[in-house]
Amino acid sequence: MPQRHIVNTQTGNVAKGCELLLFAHDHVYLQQVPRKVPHIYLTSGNRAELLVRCINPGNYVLTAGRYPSAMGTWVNTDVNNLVQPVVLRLSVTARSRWDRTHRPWEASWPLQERKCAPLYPGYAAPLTDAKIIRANAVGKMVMQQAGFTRNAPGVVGNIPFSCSVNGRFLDVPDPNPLIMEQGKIIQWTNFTGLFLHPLHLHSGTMTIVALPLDQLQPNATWTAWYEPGDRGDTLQFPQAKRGPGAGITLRIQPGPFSGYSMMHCHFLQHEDAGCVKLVKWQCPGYESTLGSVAGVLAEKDQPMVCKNFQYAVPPTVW
Ligand SMILES: [Cu+2]
Repeated sequence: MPQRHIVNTQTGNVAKGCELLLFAHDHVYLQQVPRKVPHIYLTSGNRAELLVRCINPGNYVLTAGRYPSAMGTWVNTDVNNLVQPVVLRLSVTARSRWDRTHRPWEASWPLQERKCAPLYPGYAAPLTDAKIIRANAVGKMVMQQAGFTRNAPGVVGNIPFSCSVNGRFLDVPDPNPLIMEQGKIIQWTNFTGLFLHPLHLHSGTMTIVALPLDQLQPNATWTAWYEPGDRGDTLQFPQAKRGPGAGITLRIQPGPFSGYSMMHCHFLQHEDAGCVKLVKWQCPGYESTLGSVAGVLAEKDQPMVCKNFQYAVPPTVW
């Protein structure tokens, strides 16, 4: 039997007679599943859960390659692409009993697209405007400035195309960590640098708030791969605009645990050069500043699990 590509390496599109159905980014379910997607895109650190359905018997292969892509074209950011001739093999041995009637396969077994809404835990709640308004949680939003910036030439750790967080390399201890206050929703408004740098957050999930058309590079497009309301712990958008005015807005809802984690660029060569920032998960009433005596004491007294903790947008499963 001939070998076919699940995603056509010439066009970047899914093979005729096959469907690519996305369920989750980074192990977090979409709000409605399954979602038919025109391609796969995985940046460094990304995972995805998909099902493939093909009508025509044959041997199929999934390859990882470069361009072209269903997302259009964009300025080549000159990062390393993983090219892997075989990611997985799929063998379709026969048509199902239903399909032997030779009716169009969509008619014999129609796709139930976006028909199922999975439950979600609090730390992975979809933090859309609608959900926040319904939860009466607009007043619990905290706006925070965060983004990747190109490092200036001459600074320690400078390597071509590296990055820093809010203009700084990793500080330990960090006098000014990103504060995640329990019970709140933290919004990173217009997070910069996501056209190139994969943003990875430990101990939390980020909601994509919006993917506006004016945040695209020329000749590029948003696809069904990422939609507003999707969540992930590693986010990068190669088709996104770069330069002045560029930025994607994200939201995070901390869980009940206090302590430190970090966020960083998931390109390891950038992370190793210091593109990392400490994140402090903080119980209400234990606000502190590192470096002050009172701050150190408040740190020590902070319970591991915050008392009377409640999510701003409540979960649908515990
Ligand atoms: Cu980076």
